Amino acid sequence: MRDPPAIAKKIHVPTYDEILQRIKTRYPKSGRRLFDREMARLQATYDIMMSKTSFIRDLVRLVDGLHPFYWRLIEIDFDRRKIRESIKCVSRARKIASSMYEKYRFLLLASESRQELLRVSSEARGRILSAIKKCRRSLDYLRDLVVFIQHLPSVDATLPTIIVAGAPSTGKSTLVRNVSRANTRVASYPFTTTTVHIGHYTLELEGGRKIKVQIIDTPGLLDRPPELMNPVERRAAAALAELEGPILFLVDVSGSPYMSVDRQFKLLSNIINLYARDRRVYVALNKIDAKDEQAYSEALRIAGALKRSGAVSGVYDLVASDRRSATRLIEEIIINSLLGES
Ligand SMILES: Nc1nc2c(ncn2[C@@H]2O[C@H](COP(=O)(O)OP(=O)(O)OP(=O)(O)O)[C@@H](O)[C@H]2O)c(=O)[nH]1
Ligand SMILES: [Mg+2]
Repeated sequence: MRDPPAIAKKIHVPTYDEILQRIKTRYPKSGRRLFDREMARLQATYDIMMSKTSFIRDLVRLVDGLHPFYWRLIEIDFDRRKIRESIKCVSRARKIASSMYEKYRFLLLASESRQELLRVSSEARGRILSAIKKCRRSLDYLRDLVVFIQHLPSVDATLPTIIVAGAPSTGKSTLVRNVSRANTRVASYPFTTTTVHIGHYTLELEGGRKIKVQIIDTPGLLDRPPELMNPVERRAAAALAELEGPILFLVDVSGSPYMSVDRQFKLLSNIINLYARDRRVYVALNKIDAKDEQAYSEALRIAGALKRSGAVSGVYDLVASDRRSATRLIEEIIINSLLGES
């Protein structure tokens, strides 16, 4: 998959006013012979309209090549049908502009009086501009879409991927940040995660072989069905549903006042039912440095039962805030899941 945010950064969608303004500033002033001036005005209107809307080709290519994960994220905020219609509006305006340009160039040449020349000329420009004016709102919608895609995470679907999920505040971002810092740069985002973030980790094997893995940090989920999820939770669901790779589920065993161990495992069973039919799921009991004995033993008991039933491939203790603990866990999961050893 190409990198949609990077591609989107090269796409500029102008407003209708911007197109109009540009035409005005490039408008040939009087002083020439009438025919030449009117012809130059038509030419300028057409050229600017076409060049300002030429982004549409890149946008169509980008939209057509989007991985389902990106569509899932986009559809939380945008309507797919409206995107198609907006693209169609601009493409149609371009076609109209081309045919008007051809037609009116001829009519300008054929004008027999000064009056007719002026009328034909103003009609030509009017029709080209009105074609794009009809897309005023489409241009705004597409510009919002492009800016939105620019800010999405750069996911590489060809890299081995681990998706980190769990209830809010279980330590997902701490883990991904800690693992990534040793390797590559990752954006710092100290607060509650509201969208998907990407970290990377490169494992060096004996013989110098390297495996680069992408680790997806997702927003916290609550134990409720998808139809009740808020937009932030739906972003986590997008990663779980559309990206391949093992799921690493974090359980907070420090006696979280927000979500009991029981509820956290209820969330896990929802995730397994919805997203984990054919994939491995690992459970990490996090914050064992500050563990609540009762919560910890309850978590061990439930996780152990899940492992015995085959629903979970491994259960680990974790201190996500400790880099060594964090990297050890990620390395074990890479070896276990991606290298097929169990
Ligand atoms: N004691 C202890 N605290 C931890 C550990 N890991 C994370 N925390 C703390 O737990 C809190 C939440 O950590 P985050 O990494 O933001 O949790 P998150 O799961 O990304 O939270 P959301 O993005 O809101 O879902 C922070 O105050 C962390 O410092 C750990 O291993 N031990
Ligand atoms: Mg987070």
